[in-house]
Amino acid sequence: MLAEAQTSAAPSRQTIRGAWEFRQAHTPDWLPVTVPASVHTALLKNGRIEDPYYRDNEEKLQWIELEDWEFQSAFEADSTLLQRKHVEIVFKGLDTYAHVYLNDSLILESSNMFRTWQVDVKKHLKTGPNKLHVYFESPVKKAAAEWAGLGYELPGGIRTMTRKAQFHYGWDWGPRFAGCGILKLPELVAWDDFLLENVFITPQRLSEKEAVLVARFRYRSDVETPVTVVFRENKRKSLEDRKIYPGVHEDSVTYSLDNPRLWWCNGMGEPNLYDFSLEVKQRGVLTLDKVDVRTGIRTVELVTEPDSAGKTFYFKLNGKPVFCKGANYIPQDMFQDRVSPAHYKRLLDDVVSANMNMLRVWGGGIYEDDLFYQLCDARGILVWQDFMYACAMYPGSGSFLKNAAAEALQQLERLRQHPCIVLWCGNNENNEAWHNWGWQMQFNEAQRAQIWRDYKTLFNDILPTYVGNFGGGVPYWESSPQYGRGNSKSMTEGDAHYWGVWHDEEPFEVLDKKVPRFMSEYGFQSFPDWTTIQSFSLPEDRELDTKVMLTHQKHPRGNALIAEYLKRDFRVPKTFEDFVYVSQLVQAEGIRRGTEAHRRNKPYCMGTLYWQLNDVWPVASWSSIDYYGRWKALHYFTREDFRPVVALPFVEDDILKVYASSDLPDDTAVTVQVRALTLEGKLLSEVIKPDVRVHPDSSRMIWQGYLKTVLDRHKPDDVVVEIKLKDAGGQTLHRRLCYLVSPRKLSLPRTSVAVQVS
Ligand code: BMA
Repeated sequence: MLAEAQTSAAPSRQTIRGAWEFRQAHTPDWLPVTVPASVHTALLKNGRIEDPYYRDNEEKLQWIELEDWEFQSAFEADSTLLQRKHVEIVFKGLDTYAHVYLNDSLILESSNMFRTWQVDVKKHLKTGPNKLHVYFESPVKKAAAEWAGLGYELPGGIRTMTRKAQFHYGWDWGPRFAGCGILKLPELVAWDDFLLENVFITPQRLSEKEAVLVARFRYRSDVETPVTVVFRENKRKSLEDRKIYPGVHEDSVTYSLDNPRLWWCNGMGEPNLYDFSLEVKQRGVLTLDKVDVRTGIRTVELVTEPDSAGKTFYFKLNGKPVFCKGANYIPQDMFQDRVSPAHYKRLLDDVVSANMNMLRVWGGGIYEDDLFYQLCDARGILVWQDFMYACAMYPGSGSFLKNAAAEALQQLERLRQHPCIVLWCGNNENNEAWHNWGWQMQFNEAQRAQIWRDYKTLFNDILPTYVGNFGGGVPYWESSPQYGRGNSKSMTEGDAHYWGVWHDEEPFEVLDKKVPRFMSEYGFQSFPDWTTIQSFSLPEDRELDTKVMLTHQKHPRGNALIAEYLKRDFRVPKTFEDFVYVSQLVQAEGIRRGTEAHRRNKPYCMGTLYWQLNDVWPVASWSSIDYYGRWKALHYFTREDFRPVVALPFVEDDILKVYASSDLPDDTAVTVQVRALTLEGKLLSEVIKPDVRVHPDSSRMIWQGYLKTVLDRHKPDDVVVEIKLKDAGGQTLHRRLCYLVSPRKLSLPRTSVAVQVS
């Protein structure tokens, strides 16, 4: 049912909230479904399939992607709506190949789940019920002919032909569920002579005293008439006279804001936001249209300048360098229709709790929901935004590129108003993979040249041009990482994904040395919480290598790698449940090693984003928070390791060195306290050094001592060193417990632990 249409001259924008039904194409029974929905969740809710995440159900549900599916609904259109001169239907979440019929007329054929489709439907609408019918073609079957016609097999496979979330086709942390669905409610937009299509507010000049803002607006009009543009901020407003013209046009007004409160990321200041609105009025009274904009005022720069080592890679926010601390973000569910506002809020709260200031929205997922960016804006979380291309080479046909360009334009225009977004990145690992993963071997020279030309057209031409023209001043970066780990430049220039630890089985200690300019990925797997494992398994499944557990471990060598690293540093647990728990400790300790190395090397290194924050389903993976939102040990470690001021212990040549790193805006005076205790709690040594300065611009060593002295000649396997940094008021800024041998070698005394939960 549609809400009653507005009577003013302003356009009406209404969500279509009718009852829907769906069915497998050409089968008799229609089943009820609540849209937004994907076919998998619709089948599940109707009891037609079992829970796709349970046990090994994934395998049994692969037939769904090979079928076509239909959804239908009816909605009422009232006479007010029908009297408007223009009525358009807007689809934002059509996944992916939909034929949309309104009252039996074909109004749209969609081919990209990341695009918005806006169709003039005035002539198809009638009073009373209007029938909406959406026929989805199987994405796999749809792409098959074109795939066969390519003449070669692009690395990445058939998914590369479809502008559909690439992780739907399976990933090394996710199942394969390449379904279809209507992932957002459709809308009706109706208007007469004038419609604001896009408003974008951006600082033109910025000083401490004044921000001169320019509000650019694009409109569609049928008339030529003088108008007043009213720009509001809080209770202030400014009026400017303009003339509008028939057609699609752009215009702008400027506005001066005194003493602007800038938008800062978490840890550097407040994420100040402003509520603006832009209204176009005719004869000073009649509102033609009005758009509200919540945004922040900030400048952002990616600094890549030659230096003695290679080239810097860091962000400047409002002119100040930022050390980026965070993780890589993937979608929160295989089925986006199940991700609720509460999920977004909880996850972003967990990001802030862990003292992060950046997330990278990874290119194999989705451009996120508006709410995600709104929350990042409000919480001061910077977003590194990939375009949705990952680990593959993509076609270069005219139709593919046209589709990709339209997608880029729409996403840039949707997202550029969010101060949180500080980078647009072309793709995830496509460049590295093409050059270092042996992909070129299967092609002849002409094919290689063609594939690389296609790559360059999209990532070195189309996308940077669009980001430059429509991205609101946010920088573009071609591919993450810039260089693969085989290339020594990966440690001296650009961003890096370091996977020697994990894929190549290198010890965690290597992370001390492999410090790049900006670590945009590195990681280690662990199992999720035992309760999470219980949620998808039966007791007999709960062993490392059962079919069910292997269904929920997508990396071919995942379990073997976890076991290998575990035995290096920990005593091997006897039960699977203990193994699961210890796997989290291995992960947490390992990633801590990297994070600390990155912070210790500030400003050579200016960012650390581990792979990966979250999960799409319950699985063994690199995440620090599992599918149900349960924190793994890593997330607790991260909360400590990302504190604004940290002590970073490092043992070298039998010397215990304590470095300090600070991301606070100003210098801080701290007291360093280093105490060595036996595991029974007997004090062996203590040093207190007051009034030590830590600077935001670089980490430095603030204390060092011979281990022999620190331990008072005691055995290292029976010692814990406690390092504390306290501020002038005596408050502990950071406490770090440091063991001098691996956990496996600790002489832990027998003890009993009493736990009381209150
Ligand atoms: C990274 C990512 C993903 C992948 C992860 C773990 O490089 O970009 O493609 O899931 O490695 O292998």
